Amino acid sequence: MTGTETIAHRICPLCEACCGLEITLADGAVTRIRGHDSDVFSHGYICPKGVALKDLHEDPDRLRTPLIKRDGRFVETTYEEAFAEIERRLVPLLETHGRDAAATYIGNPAAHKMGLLLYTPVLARALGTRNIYSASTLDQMPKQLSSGLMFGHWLSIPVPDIERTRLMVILGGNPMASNGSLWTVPDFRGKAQDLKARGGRLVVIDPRRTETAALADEHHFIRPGSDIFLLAALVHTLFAEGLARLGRLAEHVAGVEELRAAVAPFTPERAAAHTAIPADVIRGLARALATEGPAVLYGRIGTCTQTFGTLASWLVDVVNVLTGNLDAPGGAMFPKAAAFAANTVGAGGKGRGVPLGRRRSRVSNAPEVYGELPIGCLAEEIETPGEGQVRALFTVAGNPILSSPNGDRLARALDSLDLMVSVDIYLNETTRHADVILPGVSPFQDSHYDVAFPQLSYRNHARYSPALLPRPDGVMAEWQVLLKLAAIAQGKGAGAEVDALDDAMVADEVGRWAGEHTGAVLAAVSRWTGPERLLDLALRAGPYGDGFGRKPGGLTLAAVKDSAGGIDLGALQPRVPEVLRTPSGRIELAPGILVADLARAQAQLDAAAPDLVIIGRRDVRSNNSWMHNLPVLAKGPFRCTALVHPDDARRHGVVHGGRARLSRADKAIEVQVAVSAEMMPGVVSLPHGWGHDAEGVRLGLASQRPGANLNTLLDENLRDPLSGNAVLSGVAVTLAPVPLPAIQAAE
Ligand SMILES: Nc1nc2c(c(=O)[nH]1)N[C@H]1C(S)=C(S)[C@@H](COP(=O)(O)OP(=O)(O)OC[C@H]3O[C@@H](n4cnc5c(=O)[nH]c(N)nc54)[C@H](O)[C@@H]3O)O[C@H]1N2
Ligand SMILES: Nc1nc2c(c(=O)[nH]1)N[C@H]1C(S)=C(S)[C@@H](COP(=O)(O)OP(=O)(O)OC[C@H]3O[C@@H](n4cnc5c(=O)[nH]c(N)nc54)[C@H](O)[C@@H]3O)O[C@H]1N2
Ligand code: SF4
Ligand SMILES: [Mo]
Repeated sequence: MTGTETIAHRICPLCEACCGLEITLADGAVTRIRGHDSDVFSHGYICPKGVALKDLHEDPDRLRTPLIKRDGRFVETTYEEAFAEIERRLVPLLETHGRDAAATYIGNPAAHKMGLLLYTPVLARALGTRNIYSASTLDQMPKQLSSGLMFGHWLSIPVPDIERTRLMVILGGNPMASNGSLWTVPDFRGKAQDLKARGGRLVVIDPRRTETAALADEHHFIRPGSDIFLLAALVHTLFAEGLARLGRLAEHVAGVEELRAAVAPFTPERAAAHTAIPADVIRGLARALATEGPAVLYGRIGTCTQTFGTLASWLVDVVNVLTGNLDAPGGAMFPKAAAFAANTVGAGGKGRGVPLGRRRSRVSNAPEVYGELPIGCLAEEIETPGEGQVRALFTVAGNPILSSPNGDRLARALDSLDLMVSVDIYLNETTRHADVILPGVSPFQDSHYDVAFPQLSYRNHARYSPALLPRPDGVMAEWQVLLKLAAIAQGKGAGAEVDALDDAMVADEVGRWAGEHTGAVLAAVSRWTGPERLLDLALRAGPYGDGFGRKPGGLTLAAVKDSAGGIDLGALQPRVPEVLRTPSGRIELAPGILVADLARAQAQLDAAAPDLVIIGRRDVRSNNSWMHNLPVLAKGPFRCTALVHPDDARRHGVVHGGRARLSRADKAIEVQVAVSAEMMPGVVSLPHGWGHDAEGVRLGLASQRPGANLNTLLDENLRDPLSGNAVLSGVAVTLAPVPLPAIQAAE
C-alpha cells in the first residue's frame, strides 16, 4: 500500500443483494474493488457487476452536466437554465390542462438510491398527478398486491429463511444470475451449498435448466405461464391428502374453507396437462413441502410477469401457510427492517389493509394498484386526446423504451409530448426523447442506505455508507434535483432554495406524527440534512431505534455510520400476528378478488398450449438495459442470444450461431441463435434490455454490440388484470431462419 492509498466501504447499489464492498482509492482514483469481508450481511461476497462500478464511475458517456435539446440536438447547459426551461414549459401546461397532464415513470435504479427513493415521491406529490407509472408493473406488482391482500401491507412480503431451511423450492427465479429478488440474499450459491451440505434439498421449477437449476438436486421444466395450475394443484393436494397443517398460525388465519372449495377443480392431473409436470411429481412436491420441513416455496419474476401473476404470487404464500412454513424458522419469514418499514409502525396485529380500486386509468379503465397505473397504459394515455391526456413526462432512472413491451409505440408517444424531463445518467433509448436531462452522480459520489431491501432481507441488519468521493463542484445531488422539480411543479419557482425546501418538507412531515414533540424531534436530527435526515428520523423512530433519546443504546444514524461493516440485527423472527395490518387481524387466505379471478384460470384449464413461446433471461454480467456500456461487463461472448431447444431448432430450420427471425403479429426481430438442451422444448429464451441501436443514443460501447430488443415482440396491452403487471413471459412467437451467407460459409 502506498502512502496515499485509502480504503473505503460502500454498499453496492446495483442489485438487490446489496453487497458490502471494499474500495481502494489512490490519489482520489479507485484502484481496486472487492467484497468487504467484515460486512455483517454479505461477508465478502461480490459479483462482476460490483467490480464494474469503477467502469461506471469512469464511463466517458455517463452524463455529468444537464443537457437541453435545442433544434433537435442535445447541448450541455447549466442547472439554472435547465430548471428555468422546465418552469417555462411546465407551469402553463399544468395551469391549462390540470395536474393529470403530467406523468412520472420511475425505474429500477431508483429502488437502489436513497436520494431517489425518498425524494421521487416528493416530486410525484408536488405534481399532484394520478398518472404514476414505474417498473413495478414490469416486475413485482402481483406480489405486492397479493401480499397486501393477505397480510395488510404492500411490502409485507415473506422471504426464505435459507440458513435454517431443509427444503427450498424455487419457482420462476434464477438467483444464480440475478443474485436474488424480493429476497436480499448475497451469496445465494454459498447458502444453497450450505443447505445441501446439511442434508437439505434444493428444487428448481423453470422452463429453462438455469444456473440455479444446475446447482439443484431436482429440476422440473414447467410450461411458461402455467404456474397457477401447478400451485393450485399443490394446494388441492395438501387439502385432498390431509396435509394442510396450520400449526401456530391456526388462530391467525381466515378463509381456509373458501380456499379449499376454490382449488377443488385444480387436480394434479389437470395441472399436469397444462404445466407438463407429471401429476405424481406435483403430489410429491406437495408432500415434501408438508413433511420435509422446515421447507419454503419461493416464487419470483417468472411467476409475476404472466397473466395470472397475482394468483400465482398468492398461492406461493398459501402453500407456505398450509405446510406450516410461513412465519416459522426455515420457512418464509417477515424481515423486520430498522427503518422505513410500514409494517413496523404502531402496535400492529390489525390495520386498514390495502386500499383497492380508488380509481381507474382514463383510456383502458385499468385499476390503480398501490397508487400506480400499468406501464402498458402510458402510451395510450399520451396518445389519446381529452381531459386528463398526458402531455408532460418525468422519467427518473428508467428506460421504458427498452424495458417495457412495444417500446416503438411508446417512443412515438414520447415524441408527441409537450415536455419530457429525465433524471438519468445516460443519454439512452428513453432519455433521447427528453427535452431536458438532469444527470445523476456516480455511486462513489453518493451516500447509501438501502431503504427498500432490508424489508426483504434474509437477515435483519442496518448498514450505511457515506460518499467515497466528493460531488464535483456545482453538481447537484439527485434529491436536490428532485426537490427543485417539486418546487417548480408547486409553483414555488425554479429559484427556490433547496435547503429551505427540504427543511420545510421535513418539518411538515415530522409535524404530522410528532405533534407537540416536533421541535424536539427536529432538534435531535439537526446534524443531518437531505436523505440522511430522513434516515436518522426513520432509524430512531424505528423498531430498534433510540426513540430520540428515550431508548438509550437504540439505533441512530450516527451509530450505524460508526460501524464500518454495519450492524447485524439477527436472524429473522416470527412476526405473526404483530406484522399483520389486515382489517380482520388475520392472514387472509382467500381474498375475494383472488378467489373470483381463479375462474379465469379455470376457464383456461383445457386450453391448448401454443407451439412456441418466448421467455426472458438474466445474465450475471448484465443488469436490465443499462450496464452494457461498461467494458469489464461487455467483454466476452455475446450474451443477447436466443436459446432454442435442439428439437425446435430442427423443426424451424435454425442453426447454432446462425441468425433467426422471431416474430409475433406484425412485429419481428432478428436474433443470434444458440441451440441448447437447457431449454424446455417449445420455449425460446432471450434476455431483455438489449437493442442499443437507436439513433442519437450516447452509449459508445453498447452500440457496438446492440443486441435485439425482446420487448419489441411483446404486447403492451397484455397484462395481469388484477395487478396491471405486464405479461413478459410465455407469449407465443414464431421462429424462422434468416440466411446470412457470411455465417453459413463459416460453418
Ligand atoms: N421482456 C422483459 N422485460 C423486462 C423484464 C423481463 O424480465 N423481461 N424485467 C423487467 C424488470 S424486472 C424491470 S425492474 C424493468 C426495469 O425497467 P427500467 O427501470 O425502466 O429500466 P432499466 O434498464 O433498469 O433502466 C434504468 C435507467 O436508470 C438509469 N440509471 C442508472 N443508474 C442511475 C442513477 O444512479 N441515477 C439515475 N437518475 N438514473 C440511473 C439508466 O441509465 C437507465 O436509463 O425491466 C423490465 N423489463
Ligand atoms: N445479473 C442481473 N441481475 C439482476 C437483474 C439483471 O438484469 N441482471 N435484474 C434485477 C431485477 S430488476 C430483477 S426484478 C431480478 C429478477 O430476479 P429473478 O426473478 O431471479 O430473475 P430471472 O433471473 O429473470 O429468473 C426468472 C426465471 O423465471 C423463469 N421463467 C420465465 N417464465 C416463467 C414462467 O412462466 N414460469 C416459471 N416458473 N418460470 C419462468 C426464467 O427462465 C428464469 O430462469 O433480478 C435482478 N438482478
Ligand atoms: S451481487 Fe448485486 S449487490 Fe452484490 S456486487 Fe453484484 S451487483 Fe452488487
Ligand atoms: Mo426488476
